[in-house]
Amino acid sequence: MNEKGMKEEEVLVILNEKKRKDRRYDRILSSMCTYPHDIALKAHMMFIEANLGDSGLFPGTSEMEEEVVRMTGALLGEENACGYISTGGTESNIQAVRAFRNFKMREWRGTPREGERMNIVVPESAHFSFEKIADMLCIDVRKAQLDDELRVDLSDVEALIDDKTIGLVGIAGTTEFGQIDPIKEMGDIAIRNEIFLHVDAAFGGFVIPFLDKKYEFDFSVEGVSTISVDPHKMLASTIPAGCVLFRENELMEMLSVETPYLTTKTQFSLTGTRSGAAAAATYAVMKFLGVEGMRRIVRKCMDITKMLVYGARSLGVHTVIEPVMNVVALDVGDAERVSSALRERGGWITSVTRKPKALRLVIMPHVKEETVSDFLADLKCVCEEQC
Ligand code: 0PR
Repeated sequence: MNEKGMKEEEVLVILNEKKRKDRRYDRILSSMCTYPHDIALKAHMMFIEANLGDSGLFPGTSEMEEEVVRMTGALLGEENACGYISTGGTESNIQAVRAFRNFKMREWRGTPREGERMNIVVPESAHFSFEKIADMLCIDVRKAQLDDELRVDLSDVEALIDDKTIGLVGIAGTTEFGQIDPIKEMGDIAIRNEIFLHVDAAFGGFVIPFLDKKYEFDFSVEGVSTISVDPHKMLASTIPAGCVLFRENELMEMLSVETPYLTTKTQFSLTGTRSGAAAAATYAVMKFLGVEGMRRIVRKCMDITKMLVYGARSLGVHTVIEPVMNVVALDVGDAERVSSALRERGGWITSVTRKPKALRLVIMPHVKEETVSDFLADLKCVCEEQC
């Protein structure tokens, strides 16, 4: 730290220099985040000092958090769901599995299984947050294979379950391909085996309810116990805003920690101090857009996704799966080479999927028709060079 403070203008000059180094989202096709909505920005600034870690000091902010949980629960099939605003999908996934673990630890007490290593079964397509979960919670994370459409293979899920399995994870909107696992069938398996089912809808939770096609992926499926859904992705709230939902309060209670000297006596969240600003931003976007506004945004992203897919196909480039949502994986041959050639040629930031290797594009609200036209022109050149 410098001994003497700098002038405000001097600090601002440095900040501007740093800001110039950061990329704008305009040519970023790899991100599940986007520019926050204007109303989110305003709300964020208004509640910038609010700390939900000591929510009794900020009852207004706390009311907004409760309302976000209620609205999100209602959107995802259970208006009486409980939960809280987390820092994102990673924390939400950790917390859901931690609640499963604590619940089963209590259930197994005094049984021959007590003290044995527990496991969960996740699809091979699971986000890398599950690696952190295995490490932090000291449980085994078993990976089930995928079928040809890159959904989890149900027979492999069943084969991996044993008497130490505490829960399953299904993904509604996989990070790499935007695919939706067969949640209904997974719910049946969970019920039959008396284990929990967590749905990772970090990305898809604010997409799928607004698609024309209907999917059973949320609390409307009986066996679903918990859901992760991120306002800082498709809802265009500010970062950090995730949401973890529990169908039953009893399960969330497994996370309860006493906070004796705070204004509230217990806490469920993983972090202590928590952004009230992101909660206010999420509340504001939900109120401002309503279901109609979100449907409009998702429809627009899907139209642009179709435009991209159509354009790519006319270049002879096909998709790995028929896109379910605004995530597209293009079979371009050497995806790493194409990805870096696109970066060099037009400053496009794309990513490459693990298995199968493909060029991955996420059509977030900052991706416009013109963006896709320009991208397709560069893709054409890059593909021709390759041929
Ligand atoms: N679950 C799923 C299905 C996800 O796609 C992600 C993140 C998470 C959980 C974890 O969420 P948090 O990152 O909020 O903890 N998916 C993106 C990814 O890792 C996140 C992302 C966003 C990556 C913007 C890059 C980026 O520029 O690919």
